[in-house]
Amino acid sequence: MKITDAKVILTCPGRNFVTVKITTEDGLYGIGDATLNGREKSVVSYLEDYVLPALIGRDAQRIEDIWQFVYRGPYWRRGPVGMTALAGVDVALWDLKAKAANMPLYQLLGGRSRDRIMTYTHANGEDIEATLAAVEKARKQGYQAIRVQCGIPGIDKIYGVPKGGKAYEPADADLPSEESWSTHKYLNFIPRVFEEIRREFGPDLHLLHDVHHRLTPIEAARLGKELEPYHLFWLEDAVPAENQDVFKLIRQHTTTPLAVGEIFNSIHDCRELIQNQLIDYIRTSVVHAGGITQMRRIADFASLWGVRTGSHGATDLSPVCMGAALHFDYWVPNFGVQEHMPHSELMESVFTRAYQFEDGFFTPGETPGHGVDIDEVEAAKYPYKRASLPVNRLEDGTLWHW
Ligand code: CS2
Ligand code: MG
Repeated sequence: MKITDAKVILTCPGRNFVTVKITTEDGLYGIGDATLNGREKSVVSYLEDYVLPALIGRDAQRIEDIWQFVYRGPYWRRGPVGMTALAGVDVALWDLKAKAANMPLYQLLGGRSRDRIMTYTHANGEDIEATLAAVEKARKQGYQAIRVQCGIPGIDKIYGVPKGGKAYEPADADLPSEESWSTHKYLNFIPRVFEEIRREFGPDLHLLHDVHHRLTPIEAARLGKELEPYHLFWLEDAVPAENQDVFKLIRQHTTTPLAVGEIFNSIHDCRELIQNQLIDYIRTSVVHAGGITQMRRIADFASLWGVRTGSHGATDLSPVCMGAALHFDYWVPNFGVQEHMPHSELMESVFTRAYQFEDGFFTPGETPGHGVDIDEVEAAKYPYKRASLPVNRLEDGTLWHW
């Protein structure tokens, strides 16, 4: 299966998506997501200028050898741009191999470990009342797991809570917009949000919350402790994860489960947190952590310490990523949950997909490959439009974690 063509499709149907398409001499092709929110063009250049030309003539069946070639070849290993580019190639090759074998991708991984895949969606509200309504709406759609984000009195523009009930799209401006933050106001308010939700909906709903890297370790310890009565499914990205030792302090103070890893791109980013049992869920995704090939390694390593998967699934991870992720989720023994921020109709208009949602769960479909395809004619209608993620400042103007 000699590779005869390898290209990038950059499109912006409501938001930017980067798709790798690899075609072999017998006309078979596979596609992979290589979208890096706010840095899409960097990945396009990495692919077009350095990676894809070197794939022509190689055997598409040699997924592992190509993975090692693209990972070790540049000399400069790891990093979000290179690993997202590698992920696009890797998923395209897995898609190709499964199509050549005429079987759904999950069968190549070892068959399914479950009947359906639990997913969680986002419920956001500008105040507690609106948040309760958003939780109720998600519950009525069948979700058994719901991520809750609420506006904080006294903070104008906060992560994860769009104004006026709009759908949440983080890359909201050509150049970075600015958000404001007060840990004091946040910490004094958030426990009440979950108290109200548990009072309204009872103990069985899986509740998740994303701190989005904004606390110090002792603040995260306090929040985890104060949320214990509400039995969260997980508290996500409580602190930045460059220095992973700091999670030891959080762990000393709270049994609230911790989830980290959506911005990780290598198994080496995950190792200390997993082997020191500092987290409970690993959030790496097939699009940012080097594709299926590395995600399998991460999941198997995590299983040694009882850590489960909880892959990232925001709208800036394309339907191609979601398709591949669901085949991975169908197989992976230590599955936890799959995030799903529904793509808009416009975003979905350039893709076709086999995966199905029903009552809070997904199934990936039985189509050979990962079951997602891209309509290049439709995609060409939506030219790239630069969009940047916000930055975040404390009320005194200090640049803080977004
Ligand atoms: C968030 C993301 O879904 C999540 O857990 O952290 O929405 C994140 O903000 C975006 O993917 C950034 O592009
Ligand atoms: Mg997150």
